Amino acid sequence: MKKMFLLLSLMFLMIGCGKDKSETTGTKEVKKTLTFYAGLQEDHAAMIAKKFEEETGIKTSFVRMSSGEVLARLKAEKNNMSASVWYGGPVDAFVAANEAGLIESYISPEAVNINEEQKDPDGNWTGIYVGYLGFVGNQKMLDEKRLEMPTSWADLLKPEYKGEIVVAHPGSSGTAYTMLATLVQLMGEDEAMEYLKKFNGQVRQYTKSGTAPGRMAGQGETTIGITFLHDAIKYKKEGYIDIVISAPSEGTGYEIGGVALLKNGPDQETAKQFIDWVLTKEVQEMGKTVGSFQFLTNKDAMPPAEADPIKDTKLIKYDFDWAGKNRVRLVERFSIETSTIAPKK
Ligand code: S7P
Repeated sequence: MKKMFLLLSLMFLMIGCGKDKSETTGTKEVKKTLTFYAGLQEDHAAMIAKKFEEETGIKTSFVRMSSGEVLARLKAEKNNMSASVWYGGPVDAFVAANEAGLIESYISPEAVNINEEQKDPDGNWTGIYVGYLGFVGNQKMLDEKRLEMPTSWADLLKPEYKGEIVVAHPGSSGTAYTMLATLVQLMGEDEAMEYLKKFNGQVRQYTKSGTAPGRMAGQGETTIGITFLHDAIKYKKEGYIDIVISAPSEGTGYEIGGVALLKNGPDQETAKQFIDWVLTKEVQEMGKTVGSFQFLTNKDAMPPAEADPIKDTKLIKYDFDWAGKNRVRLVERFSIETSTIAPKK
């Protein structure tokens, strides 16, 4: 009898301890899990998944994909979502996803701490960081080829850069779509397409992801790349010392990296818990521990010192809502005008 009592007490204690890790539905105990689609760097996503799991006991997994890939996957999974959160990547793709009915509006209580212009008032996305688009070069290769680092969009069309530039394809990459939407906003659509047709003749390779050109410049696989500048800073800090950066003098576009709740994703309450958590100052500041040097959207968060040299970059007035709503059409026009398709790898 005494043994039985002890056993029962132990069982109640175990259920109590596991309270935030599982739910009891009827007689069955259901373990909470979370899957998110990550649009940011793999190491950043892995660190966040690990910390969230450690803090909550909720088994957390993620799949890293470029923005265009996430969009395609969400469309394919519309009636059977396997993830419940989209975490990271430029928000124009989130706007496009919302247009396609793939986002569930959620205004986190933590959103009060996010800068006004860095969140959607309807809760379809909330900003987690801000990154500036620019040029990355390999100084050693530039010297060998007696080339100057380009400092304007116009420079990229100069004959000496022919075959020296690597950029991602806007069909797959959020970074490259930021470039496309930037040029359209700077020049007007027809002029931007004329520019891009000429630019296409300068490009050595279109990559799938927007982070690849920075790494390739660091590794001496391309003289020049187009990427978010914080990624180039990351690679330089990781040891690719020949990396140099510049920003176009006409002005450049930028991203707000977002987080959003996916419509019909599993366990929406756990997903909301994750969203609340990633918006906090503490979690935003964790990015720099894995070399993510974007500016941050939480009013109380300290931007990484590594981003300081680019803080005065000349930015255009980027319209995220317009960019998102025109994404499908502009990518299609870009692909037709340049006769290119997004690479699979
Ligand atoms: O995490 C770094 C970062 O630059 O990666 C994202 C970037 O757009 C890469 O994704 P794509 O492959 O879709 O281009 C940015 O959101 C983020 O700042």
